[in-house]
Amino acid sequence: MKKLALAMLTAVCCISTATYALNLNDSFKELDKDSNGTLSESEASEDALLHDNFSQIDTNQDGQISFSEFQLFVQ
Ligand SMILES: [Ca+2]
Repeated sequence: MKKLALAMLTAVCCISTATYALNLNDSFKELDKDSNGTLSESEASEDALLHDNFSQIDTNQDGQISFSEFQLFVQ
């Protein structure tokens, strides 16, 4: 019985991680209005948190937030 509970817990854990990753991807896509795979400063300004932290999130300072930069910031 204990084994089953652990297996279920593991499954739930994996599902929520996948859902979280999916939501992150969805949020990014929603902000990426021109679907070029990066967020420009004006796209990021749709979100107050991204707007306020833009230069901090844009770690390579190219003026665009890539998905990996976004992911690093949100995690
Ligand atoms: Ca874009």
